[in-house]
Amino acid sequence: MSSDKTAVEEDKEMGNSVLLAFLSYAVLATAVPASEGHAASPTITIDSPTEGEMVSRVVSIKFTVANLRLEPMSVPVKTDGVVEGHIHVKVDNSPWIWVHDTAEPITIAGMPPGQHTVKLELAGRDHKGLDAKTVTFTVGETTPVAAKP
Ligand SMILES: [Cu+2]
Repeated sequence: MSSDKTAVEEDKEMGNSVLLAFLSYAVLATAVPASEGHAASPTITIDSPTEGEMVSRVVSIKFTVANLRLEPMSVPVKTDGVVEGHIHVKVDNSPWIWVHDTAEPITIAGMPPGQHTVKLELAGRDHKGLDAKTVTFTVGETTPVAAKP
């Protein structure tokens, strides 16, 4: 393929590579001082439901975690330097939480109709909070969880 190219085309490609290399360098050069060489801090975002959304009685909480690998506590800590942790799930400001440790959505079924709040706290292996997001949504009256026998 490249043997069919003219010298001009090859020169042009070389120029592009040099430009790309320069741009990459420029991006790195500006990015590194901003983060002072440390890894970006872990964050969690709730993608759905959105704030104030009307949902059915089986609600799926979808989220995105960045800069942290979700791992069960039962898995030995890896030594690759990636921050590991899990999510503390709190519903309606309960005194208890449960732990969610995969990237799969969190499904909650059978919430009574009305307004509910779910808090997702991203925690490290030491259970200390690294980031947290809360969403408030309304469960509708009309969608039953399952037909009664
Ligand atoms: Cu924890």
